[in-house]
Amino acid sequence: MLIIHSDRTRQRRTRTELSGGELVSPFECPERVDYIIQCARKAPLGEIREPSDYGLEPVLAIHDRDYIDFLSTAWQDWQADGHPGEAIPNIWPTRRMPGRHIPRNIEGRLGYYALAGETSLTADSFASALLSKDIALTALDHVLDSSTSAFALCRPPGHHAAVDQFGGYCFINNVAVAAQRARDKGRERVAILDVDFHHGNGTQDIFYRRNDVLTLSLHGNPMDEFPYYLGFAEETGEGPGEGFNINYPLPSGTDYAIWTEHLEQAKARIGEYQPELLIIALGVDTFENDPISSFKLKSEDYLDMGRRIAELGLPTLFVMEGGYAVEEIGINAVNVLKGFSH
Ligand code: SP5
Ligand code: ZN
Repeated sequence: MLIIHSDRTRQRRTRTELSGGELVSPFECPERVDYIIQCARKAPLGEIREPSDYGLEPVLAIHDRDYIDFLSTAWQDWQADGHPGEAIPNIWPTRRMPGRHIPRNIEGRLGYYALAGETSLTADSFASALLSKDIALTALDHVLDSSTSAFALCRPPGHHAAVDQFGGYCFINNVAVAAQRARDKGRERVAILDVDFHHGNGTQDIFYRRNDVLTLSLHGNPMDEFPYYLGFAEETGEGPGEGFNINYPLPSGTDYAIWTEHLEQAKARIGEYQPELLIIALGVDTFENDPISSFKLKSEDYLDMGRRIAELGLPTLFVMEGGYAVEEIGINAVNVLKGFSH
């Protein structure tokens, strides 16, 4: 399987994450990619290629212009305002002050465009987010041209990023940008299956009123898990999109036997939909030793996961999302791809 990867993903090295009332070293760190590419080379999985530059056009097909403008200058604006640390949002529009104006002050704008406070915005955030979508789009074009499969070793991840919001370590929604490009290149129906431990709130929201992109997500129940405010089973789409979003919220402690029952339900729905392309939002934070998650998948389960995904028989783009048990992330992610390829 072709892998798209760039060493430049290392350039995003954030110092701080607000977690448990402390500033900790971020879970979403450059070493994640090091372990994955090391395992991919060792497998070996196949050719490893550099991404091409796709510019901003495919990004603006999904995200609002004002949001992208904000991302492009946020760090400079934050610094110009004299803040000593990394940019961490600390105030938001809420139910009782809905935010009808976008503030001039960077502190106000930061909260306006943030959906969570754990993702520090830094000097390299925007460039790294652009690189990440280029990795996804390069892999996508290979899948479209060859009708086979590819792995986009994206970092930072994307599935929490919404039309005009960043958070959950995500800035640009890589799977959404890729799905839209596939549509623009003539693919009529695209399915996005999100197997990251966390609900893909950004992806759901982006396609919520559409039936040309089917979105499905298996994740920790938002009553108990990030992102808390979206990802419930009753969220099935709206208007023309009714019936084209499917959530499988699962309890803490979910093991692979329970998890696969729901994977098989998702596969049945995908089969019915007959997409021309399948995109897997591949998070391996479902792993039993993941430091911020509560599922119980084991390393060997990821081989079987790949095999089950392959049973759909579709051109498939794998896009890296979460996974924070850094030393095992390579084995787990590569196991999915191995299982798929065999
Ligand atoms: C792409 C992705 O996986 N993003 C995840 C972002 C989650 N960020 C907040 C996590 C808060 C978890 N708190 C639980 C701590 C358990 N010790
Ligand atoms: Zn996740």
